Amino acid sequence: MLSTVASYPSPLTKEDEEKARKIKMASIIEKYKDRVSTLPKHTSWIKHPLYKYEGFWFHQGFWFHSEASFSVEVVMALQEEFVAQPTNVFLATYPKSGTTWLKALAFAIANRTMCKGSNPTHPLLTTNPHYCVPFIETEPFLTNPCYNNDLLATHLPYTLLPKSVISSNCRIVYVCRNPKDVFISFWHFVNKLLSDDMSPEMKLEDAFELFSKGVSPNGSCWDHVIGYRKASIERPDKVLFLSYEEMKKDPKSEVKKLATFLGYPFEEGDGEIEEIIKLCSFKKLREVSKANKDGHKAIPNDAFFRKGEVGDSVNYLTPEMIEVLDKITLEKFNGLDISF
Ligand code: PAP
Repeated sequence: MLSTVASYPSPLTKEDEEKARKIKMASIIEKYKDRVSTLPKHTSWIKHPLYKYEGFWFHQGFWFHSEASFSVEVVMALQEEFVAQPTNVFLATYPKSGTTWLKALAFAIANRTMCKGSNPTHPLLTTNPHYCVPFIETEPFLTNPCYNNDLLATHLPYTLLPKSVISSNCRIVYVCRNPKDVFISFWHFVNKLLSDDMSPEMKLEDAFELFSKGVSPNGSCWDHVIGYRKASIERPDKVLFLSYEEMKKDPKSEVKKLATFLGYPFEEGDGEIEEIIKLCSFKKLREVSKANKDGHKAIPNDAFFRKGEVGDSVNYLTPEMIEVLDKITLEKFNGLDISF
């Protein structure tokens, strides 16, 4: 049984949360600063450099609209301090692969009685799914030491997960997406943040150079997918591997799979599955995000809902860029039964 509703909304006020987060983050940055200074460094998508840690690239903790999560110091701290509970279910993704959608679906499934009769008070009708399922890199770890929410999310690569996630046999759901679409989605996202910050936009060619070399926050998109894909082959009962493309093509079948894995199999014919798909659709979630001005401090709500389509990258990439990315995908995913 998942206990997502028990800790929703957070017991802390927003002010308390922000204060706790800042104090915890400052102490983490201080604790690991010497270790970080020894890591290989690279210029990044934004003005702050990336550091290579255990094969993947991360930003150093810096303050962005009073946020400093998803940093290499937080990864180190999570590895040392985070204790997963056997009941935890991790929703894992490389950024821009369908995180928001997966969070919405898993939350709606785990709290499905709320969905009945298109309940107008359902949290997903007023709240960005990111607030319904917290990232371990941010909220629960930084502000709530109990993190008593069974559904948790992460962008961490499989090999960097805190050891207790594996030793406690936690279930993991991973969603992968065609790296070309991930790249274009991420490029748009970064440029949105840069323009909101009055900084110059990042050129597509410069972003492509970094992404194709695997120099992006959370490391190489391909290596990220490979880690979870291999884990899903080795431990299929514990790691469910889904793809954004399949979820778009056949949402009913993929959502059924997800619900069964989470321990909430659907009964045929009661319309519940259709209600959940509709509630978590791009159109619905975007509509809610537009109406809800009480967004994230650092990232506006609507930044998570751009087009929500498969294959939009062809509208931006040159044929040469497509060839390079397709070649990497083919080589890296060889033998792993991943196709888009
Ligand atoms: P995150 O890692 O920053 O949380 P994530 O949610 O993984 O981002 O990815 C955002 C992408 O998912 C966007 O894709 P696009 O840029 O190609 O449009 C966003 O539009 C898309 N997205 C968000 N919600 C949904 C949804 N309900 N259905 C389909 N796609 C969605």
